[in-house]
Amino acid sequence: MIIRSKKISDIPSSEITPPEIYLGRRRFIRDAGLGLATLAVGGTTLTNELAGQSQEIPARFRNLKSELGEGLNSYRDITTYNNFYEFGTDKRDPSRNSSEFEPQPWTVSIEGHVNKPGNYNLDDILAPVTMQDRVYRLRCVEAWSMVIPWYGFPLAELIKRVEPTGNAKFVRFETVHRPEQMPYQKTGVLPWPYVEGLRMDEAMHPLTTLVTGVYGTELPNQNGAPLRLIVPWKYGFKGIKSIVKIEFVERMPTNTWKMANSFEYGFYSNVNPEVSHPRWSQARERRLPSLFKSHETLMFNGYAEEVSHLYSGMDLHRWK
Ligand SMILES: Nc1nc2c(c(=O)[nH]1)N[C@H]1C(S)=C(S)[C@@H](COP(=O)(O)O)O[C@H]1N2
Ligand SMILES: [Mo]
Repeated sequence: MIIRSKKISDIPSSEITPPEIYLGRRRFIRDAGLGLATLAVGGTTLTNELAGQSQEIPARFRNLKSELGEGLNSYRDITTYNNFYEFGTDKRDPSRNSSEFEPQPWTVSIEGHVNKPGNYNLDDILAPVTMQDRVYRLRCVEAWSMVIPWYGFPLAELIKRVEPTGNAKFVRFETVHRPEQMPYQKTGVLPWPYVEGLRMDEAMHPLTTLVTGVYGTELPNQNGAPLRLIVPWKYGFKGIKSIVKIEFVERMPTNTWKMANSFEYGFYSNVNPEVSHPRWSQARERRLPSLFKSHETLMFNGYAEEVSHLYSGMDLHRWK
């Protein structure tokens, strides 16, 4: 696995948002053990420590927990158990088959109903934003989950800058199409490129995050370098990786998994323990690295307080 050198030490501490702001004051108080002050530590040391780690969480992240008080998954789990079908369908394939992938330089095309469309260099997208550590549960539709300290910024910050017009009702995202670097794009396991979408209000929600890193260091290729989406209250497949296109559209876009199997997967894909997948229950989950479904799955993956208002009046059994 290739871990590019990271420059967390280059980030002025003034740009590191205090946790009480991004977690919300109430949550911060509930979880007052956060060790974020430690982030001003040199990136090289951190990277070495992470690369050498097995199931151990590095000291400076050891006290960092999810807002429910859950411990973090190890860097190793997060980077060796992946779904990224462009690199293969086995959980270990992405870490094994992605070292040839070149995430730099990177441009993102912003298209559709916006006042400021164009090809944006990733560095220019990132220049004005406030990067934050955001610890979220990732709940895969396959009923496993992890707790991951992502590093990113609210998608809303970017959306506001490109000024969507009144016709922008949905946001559509596309993964890069590069069969020469992504071997499984030469196969038909999924229709390529991978596509995802959000309703505008979902995209603007403060929990919806564009991610460039994990454990304070750059995203490895297998996790969707250099830019991927995280929507904490939805199943993991909404978190599209290696994004090259963000399009503002009027109609609900068809996402890849719905395209592949509309009987099993829908557009909204909100984590919901009461709505079973056609082939298995979603009531419980396996918290990696455990082999047992010892955790209850929570409504909206535990973020109901923050997001349930987005779906008031919608029948969530119907709108899967
Ligand atoms: N482009 C692309 N994005 C993708 C996928 C994929 O196959 N291709 N898999 C999705 C699924 S099913 C999940 S659970 C998450 C996994 O993210 P992780 O490997 O960083 O844990 O990525 C999502 N994003
Ligand atoms: Mo998934």
